[in-house]
Formats: sequence, structure tokens, C-alpha cells
Amino acid sequence: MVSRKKIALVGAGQIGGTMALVLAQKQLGDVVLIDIAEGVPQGKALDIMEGRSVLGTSAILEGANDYTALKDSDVVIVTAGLPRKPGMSRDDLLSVNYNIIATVGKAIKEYAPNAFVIVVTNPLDAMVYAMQKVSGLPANKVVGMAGVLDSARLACFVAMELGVSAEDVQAIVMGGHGDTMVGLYNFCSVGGIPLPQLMDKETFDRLAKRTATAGGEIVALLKTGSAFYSPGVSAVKMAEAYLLDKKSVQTVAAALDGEYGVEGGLYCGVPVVIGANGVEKIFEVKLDEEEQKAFDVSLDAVKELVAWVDKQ
Ligand code: A3D
Repeated sequence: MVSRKKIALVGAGQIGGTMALVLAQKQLGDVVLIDIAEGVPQGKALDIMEGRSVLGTSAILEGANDYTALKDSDVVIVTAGLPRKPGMSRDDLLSVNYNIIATVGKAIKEYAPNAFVIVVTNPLDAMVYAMQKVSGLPANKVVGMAGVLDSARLACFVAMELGVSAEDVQAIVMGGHGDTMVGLYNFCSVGGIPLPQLMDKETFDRLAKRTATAGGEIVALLKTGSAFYSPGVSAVKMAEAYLLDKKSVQTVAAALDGEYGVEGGLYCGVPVVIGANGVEKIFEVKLDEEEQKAFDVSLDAVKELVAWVDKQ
């Protein structure tokens, strides 16, 4: 008998709601939305349930206000926390979101210790590191969503610049999920054509810079929150790779244990293979001198935040 998969979304805000809809459409499993806001997870779950005959899906959605609803989840995606407001950096969210991640991490340890956990809450690299430490889950089963989104943003800007379809653009953005993230010119391709044959470095650098500040660009437009559609579909892509054992190559925040010369389980955006065992492999790509320098600067920014987490 094939059993239905259970996907728990901790945080039923903008990203949580988006993911619930997309997960239901894709029929990847039943979905439980968990949030401290009374009525919100129940309301969003019921709203999507009522659209199922139109969507053509048999997924079952529920809402809950306590963490016991995590029980036996196959995947847990965590967006619980506060988003950025205009003028706030991702790092400003550090202490308030740390306390939330600590609470959620303990609950995951108790109710869903076998789950694949995807953290989305910012500041991302520090929060996923904290989640792994607090939950005690194996490092290959705890990942952060940032690189999928940052790479998608860069692919979007490259596609817009060249007037081609974004789905034909392959891009990699590595490093921490902050202003120091590193877009890789030589790793970008368009329909299999290496980008340097289609675009000069100066143009690429402008697009990579826009990518690093793309979250802030949306915050400034929305004024009341941060991006949620593209973050939502990016986290779903990671969950899908795990649930379907796709061996999918994606850039995610993964725990480094010697790779890229980084020790201590520090989390940073790198290309990995995601399958039924979570992060099954980390690819160590060869960076040129300039890229390596930028990656090191980005790592230093992550280390600073992680040092704060280690003191808690
Ligand atoms: P929002 O719509 O505010 O949703 C967050 C939800 O978390 C709210 O409904 C809260 O009630 C809920 N919440 C707060 N504390 C708890 C708790 N202890 N347990 C359960 N639920 C709780 O925000 P959002 O969905 O737009 O964003 C969520 C997070 O994702 C924020 O930290 C953002 O900064 C972050 N984010 C990350 C990226 C990345 O690429 C990494 C992109 C966009 C947003």
C-alpha cells in the first residue's frame, strides 16, 4: 500500500499559504499548516480545500495552532518568524527569529524526528544552523532555502536581459543569503550555451548585483512584507526533490563538513544533490580567484551570525 505523504508548514503567513496551494496543486501529499495566529492556518487550509474540485486535487489540508500537529510529518517547511520591513536588513531579524526557531526546532525533535526539514526563516544561514543544533536532526536532513530562489532570480534577470525564456537559463548563486551572495558568471548557461558567449561580464555583474538586492527591491515595493511567491515555489521544489527521490541538483544552504575548506557544520549555499536521503552529495565546484574571494567574504558574513547563535 502506498501511504500518503504528510507535509507540515510551520508558519501559515504569506509564504506558508503560497506553499500550501502549490503543494496541493502538485498533489505531493497532505498538508498541515501550523501557526500561532488563531484561525489563520485553519482558514487558509479550508479555503484551499474548498477549491479542490476546481484544482483537480485530492490533497487534504488542515490547520492547527499547536505543534503536536507535526506528528509523523515527512517534510517540515519552516517560515515561522517575522519578515523584513522597509529599511530592515535580514540580520536585524536575528534575535527575534532565533527564539521562534528554537521553539519550533524542539517541537520537530519531539514530533517529527525523521522529517526532511527546510528552513526559510531569515536570516537564513544562521536560522538553518540553529535549527540543526536545536533539533539534533542529522545535518543531511536539515537544509535552508535560499540558493534556489537567488539562482532563480538571477536566471530571471539574465532571461529578461537577453529576451529569452527563463526556463532555459541555468544559474548558480552561492554563499550566504545576504548582500554578499555570489552569482557565478562562468557557471551560467542559456539553452546549453555558456553565458560568457552571450553576455559581457559587466552586464552580468549588474544583474548579479540586482540579484543580491532583489529581496530588498520587493520589500520596498510591497512595504508590508517581503517576497513570497518565488520563495514559496522554491521551497516546494526542494520538498519535491526529497519526496520523489529526484536526485535533483539544486543550490541550497547545506551543512559543510570540510567541503570548500569549511568545518564545523556551518551552513552556506552550495550545489547539492537532493534525494530520498536528503542532501545526498555536496558538489565542490572549482571557483576562480575572484569568485573564491567573493565566496570567502560571504562565508565571513555567515560566520559572524553563527558566532552569535553559538553564544545562545
Ligand atoms: P509572514 O507572512 O509574516 O508569516 C510568518 C508567519 O509565522 C506568521 O503567520 C506568524 O504568525 C507565524 N509565526 C510567528 N511565530 C510563530 C511560531 N512560534 N510558530 C508558528 N508560527 C509562527 O512572513 P512570510 O511568510 O512572508 O516570511 C516568513 C519568513 O521567511 C520571514 O522570516 C522572511 O524573512 C523569510 N523569507 C526568507 C526568504 C529566503 O529566501 C530565505 C525569502 C522570503 C522570506
